[in-house]
Parts: sequence; structure tokens; C-alpha cells
Amino acid sequence: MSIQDTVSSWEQLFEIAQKNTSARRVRRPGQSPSTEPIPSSLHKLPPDTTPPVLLYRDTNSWCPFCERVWFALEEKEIPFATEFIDLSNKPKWYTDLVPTTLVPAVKIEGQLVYESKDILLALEEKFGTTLLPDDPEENAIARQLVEDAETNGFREVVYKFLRATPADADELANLQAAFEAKLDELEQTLGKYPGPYFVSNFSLVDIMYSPHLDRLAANLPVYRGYHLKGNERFPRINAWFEALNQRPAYHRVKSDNITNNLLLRRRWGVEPIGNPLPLNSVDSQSIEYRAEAAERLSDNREVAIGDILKNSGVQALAKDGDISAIQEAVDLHLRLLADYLINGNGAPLPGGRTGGKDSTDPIVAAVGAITLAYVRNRICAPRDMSAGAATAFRAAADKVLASVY
Ligand SMILES: N[C@@H](CCC(=O)N[C@@H](CS)C(=O)NCC(=O)O)C(=O)O
Repeated sequence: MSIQDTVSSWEQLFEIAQKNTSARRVRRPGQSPSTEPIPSSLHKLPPDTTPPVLLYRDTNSWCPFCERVWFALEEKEIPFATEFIDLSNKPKWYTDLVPTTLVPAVKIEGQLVYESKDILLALEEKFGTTLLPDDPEENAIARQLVEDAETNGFREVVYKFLRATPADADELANLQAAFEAKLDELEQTLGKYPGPYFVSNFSLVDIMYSPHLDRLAANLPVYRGYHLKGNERFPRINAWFEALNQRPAYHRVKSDNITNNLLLRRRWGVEPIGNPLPLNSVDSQSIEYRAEAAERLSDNREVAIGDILKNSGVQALAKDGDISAIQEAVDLHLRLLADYLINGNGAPLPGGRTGGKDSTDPIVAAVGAITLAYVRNRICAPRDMSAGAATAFRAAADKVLASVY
């Protein structure tokens, strides 16, 4: 019996996966991105009602400033619709609409607001100040910290350490010293109120910094050999990360480490010098995340298979231009991956899982290896699935890949 006959069908895989996750997305046929997350509070709207907020954001969900706005919308449980803007080819209607031509922008009940900080403040004004302190004195301090986050040079200094190409070790050491001084300032600010956040409760100040500190924590180990998480110099920043980690909205909007790492190399051309951080084992073994990853893969398989056939290089293995056997092998290995996500227990698959008839065909194995390596790096969180699901997906792809040969 061939492995083709023993692996579950897509329909079976999809059904089981869907039962085990509450995460849902809508498909966007023929568009990029091919799926879109459903805001957690959309159900609060009566049917056929237009959400009060329209968010314009980047198609790949890489933009840290869009992440700020998405984070606030999820925290405040405001139903919203999303319009994706392709930053490599911005539509004229968008550049005509938004004076800066940048994302994010929003329409709040039809009124345009742009610049992430101004959007956050406008959401507070329109939908109640849940992310600013009630106490007037503390409120003024929080508002000042929000302003400071834009004007205190934090972003310029920290990203320079991450992305600049220093001429020599002295210059790198200077960039690092400036970076550490900026983080020392944050460390002190975090110490002004009891509790892990910048003011007494979670607020816009945390939202201003979180997408940037997340990207630094993911990328510095790989590109600078520098660790922010676990660094004893920054205990309050570490406690702040821990506190953010308890917030469901944060998990909906954040990206995973590998997405951040790949983006820095592809978008900014920075060369890695250190090892990627290990995949978070709690996330990769979580049933909920594994099911979400399997549900995403099963639901979006046609787009995934089309992308693999076009862009991964597998078509070079087609004999006499016949792609059908290649397509079958791609399909098989994606089903093995979905099956492993659902049924695997974190232990390696028994050797030769693609055994039987197919294992004797080196082309099938080669297509499988390419497919798994390609999708492992191709998925992008939170564009395609949540960060936790992406972590489970990559860990499973590694395991199945290890069983191909
Ligand atoms: N200060 C702006 C920055 C927004 C920004 O830089 N957005 C980038 C994406 S991360 C963008 O729209 N880039 C497109 C471009 O530069 O044309 C804000 O806070 O909203």
C-alpha cells in the first residue's frame, strides 16, 4: 500500500483541525494576503453593520506602526475592517487620501486619521480612554511618555545598532553603548510605577514600544549576538515582556521570531552572525496552536500548493514538463505536515514516514524536502496565522523534514 493511501484526506484533516482551534480567518480569493484575520470583537456588531473603524495596513503585516493600531483595536475590543495596502505598489487612491502616503491610517466613522500615535489617541477619544490612566496626573504622565516614545530618539538609536554596517569593532561597540543607554532609560521609566508596565496599568505607552522591542528581542541574538531576553542588565524590561505575554490581544497581533529574522535579512539585507533562537517549545507543543496551523494549511492548501509549484524550484524536477507527479508529491508532504500537526506528539516521526512505494522514488523525497523547507520559511506571522501557530508549524515542518530521508 502506498503512503498516499494511508495519509488522511484534506477534508478529514481540515475537519479535525477546525474542531481543535477557535482561530478563524476569511479567505481572500486571488488577493494578497490570501487570508485575513477576523477581529475578535466583530461578533459584537449586529449583522450587516459597517464596523466603526476601517484600518489601512500593509499586506504582509510587517509594519510595527500598523501593529500598534491593531493591538489597541484588539485591546479595546473595537470591531474593525481592514484594507490592505501593497507598499511596493501603493494605489493612487491611497497616496491621494493620506498626506504622508504611509501606513497605518484609519477612518473612524468615516474620518481619516494617520500617524500611529495620533490614531491611538483618536481611538481613546472616540471609544473611551481605556488605555490611558483615569487619574489626571498619571494620565498627563502617560501622554507625555507616548510623545517621548516618538521624540526621544529611541527608534533611531536601537535600529542603528541592529541594522547599521559598522566600519570596525570600535564603531560597533559605540552603537552598542548608545543602544544600552537607551534601554537603561526605559528600564528607569519602567521603575516609576509599581507593576510591570510603564504606568500603573497596561496603556498606550506599552503599545508604542512593544512592536519595536519585540523585533529587537527577536533579531539582536541573530544579527548582533546580543540577548535582550534574559539579560540581567534589564530586569524590568524582561518583566514587562512577561506581562505582555499574558495578554491575549498581544498574541493575536505579534509576529514570531523567525518572521522577524527573515524580514531583516530580506528587507534590510543584514547578514546573520548568530544562531536563530530555538523555537518556543511551549508554543510548538500547544494543541491549540498546532490545530490552528493545521487548520490554516488545510484551508489554504490550494494557494500554498500554487505558490510552491511556482516559487520553490520543485518544477525543475518535472519529467518531460509533466508537473502532475510533482504536484502530487507536494500535496502528499503538506498532508503529512498537517497530519503531524494534528497527531504528532512532539516526538520525531518513525523513520521513513514517507516509506512504502514512494520512499524508493528519489524525486518524491526531493520534492518533499523542498516543499517542507520552503513552507517553513515562507509562512509569515501574523499575516498567515498567529505567531504561536507559526512556531508550531515551523517545528512540525522540521520534524517531518527530518523523516524524509
Ligand atoms: N510615523 C509613522 C511611520 C509609519 C511608517 O513608517 N510606515 C511604513 C511601513 S512600516 C510605510 O508606510 N512605508 C511605506 C513607504 O515608506 O512608502 C507612524 O507612526 O504611523
